[in-house]
Amino acid sequence: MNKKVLAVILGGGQGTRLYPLTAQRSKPAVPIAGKYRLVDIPISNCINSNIKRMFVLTQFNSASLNKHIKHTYQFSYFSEAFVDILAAEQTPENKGWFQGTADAVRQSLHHFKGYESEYIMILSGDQLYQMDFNKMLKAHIQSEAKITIASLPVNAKDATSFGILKTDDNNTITSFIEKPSEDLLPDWQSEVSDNMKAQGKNYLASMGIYIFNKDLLIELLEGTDTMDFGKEIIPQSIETHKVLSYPYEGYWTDIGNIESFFEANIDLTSDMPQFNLFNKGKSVLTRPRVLPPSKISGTTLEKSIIAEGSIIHGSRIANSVIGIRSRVGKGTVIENAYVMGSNRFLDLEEINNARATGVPHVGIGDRCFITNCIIDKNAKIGDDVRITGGKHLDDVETETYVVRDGIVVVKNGATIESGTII
Ligand code: ADQ
Ligand code: ADP
Repeated sequence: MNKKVLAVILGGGQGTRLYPLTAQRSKPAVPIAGKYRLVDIPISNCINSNIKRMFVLTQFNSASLNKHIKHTYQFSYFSEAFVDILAAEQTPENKGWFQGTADAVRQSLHHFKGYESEYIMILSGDQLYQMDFNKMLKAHIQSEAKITIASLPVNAKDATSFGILKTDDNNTITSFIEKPSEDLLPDWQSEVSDNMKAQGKNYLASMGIYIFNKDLLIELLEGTDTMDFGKEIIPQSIETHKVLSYPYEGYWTDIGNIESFFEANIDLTSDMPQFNLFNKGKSVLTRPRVLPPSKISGTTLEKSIIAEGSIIHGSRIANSVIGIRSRVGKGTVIENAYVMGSNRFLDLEEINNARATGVPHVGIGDRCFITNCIIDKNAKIGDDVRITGGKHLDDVETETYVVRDGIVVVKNGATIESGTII
């Protein structure tokens, strides 16, 4: 285990951009790729990089996050490895929630100050990527930087939603601007590789992945009132300390809103997904569940992921991610959708009782048509339901679903009555 580094995973602000997936759970607990949770991505990257002491900072402490972490990341009794959740807490000094990323780390400093370490690695909880942090750490140590920021080339359209930086020939950051407006962009282009240039990616964006010398981080946070890394700490530090850019060109995507979350999941169904779940040595870890293999009957399957414990009778499933313990009834068609599955099975008696009373049970009923849709866990979709998401829909919210960027998101546990058309 690397004892020089402690990892701090920023588990999310109020999670409003992922609402309604974050209505009842904290952002790190949002299910992704049919069987994982968002927090599994940074934790897996850390474990694969041999960094095994991690704190997850979150605004509220949800039962599902606690349960997931507790049941998943159990290290040997005699190892010093751990994953600890630190939720925003009220103390006599702090009356409220974390006011920003730097404030979240400041309020949690007392929890990790005592641990042996030279460096603190700060990670975002809502990004999809597989990265070897050791290489970044090596660059940080070799260059004798005080702070290192992972960076990757982006195009002009994306540049306005990131921190954008410029470097000298030794990758030392010379200037940094957080989320520049479009009119400022021409001043912020960088020299990038020919490959990136060909893709129009002429701006170097901060990936929000930082290595800090621990002493400096403490100095920058203690007794100050800075709230944010991107807006305050980073731009201020390049004036006073050596801040290195660690160039990265692998797959990396920010999954902060419903549209990017949806696309990241559907991307996994392509022939050669950019995020590779089948990557030896870079495996994504999650809770091992004791579930039967999935059972599929009479279904045409195309480019889809079917998680374990599912029983599928639908007629066609294409470009979709079907999560654990899903049930799909006869004649149902699912295209371009992420069905998260459910937290427990109904037994036959429960299903028969539900059918006798005409109440939809957990899962998707018969003869439904579902497209451009996310169905959160434990939803009960009746028979003959049509959900046709798409850009023709305006953003709305009802008791059972929300539309964001044309994607219909059925809420956790919602009941959609038979015959409903959305
Ligand atoms: P953003 O992602 O917009 O930009 P921010 O909203 O500060 O920045 O979120 C960073 C991470 O911290 C996210 O994972 C978020 O969920 C989490 N977070 C936010 N507020 C939090 C809080 N109060 N408590 C706990 N966690 C919180 C940042 C940088 C940019 C960089 C992008 C890359 O500021 O410079 O380009 O990340 O994605
Ligand atoms: P999430 O979808 O994030 O898991 P939930 O609040 O639906 O959030 O579930 C939290 C946890 O509670 C799950 O991990 C699941 O194991 C458990 N759970 C939910 N519903 C039931 C149930 N009816 N019986 C037993 N356990 C349940």
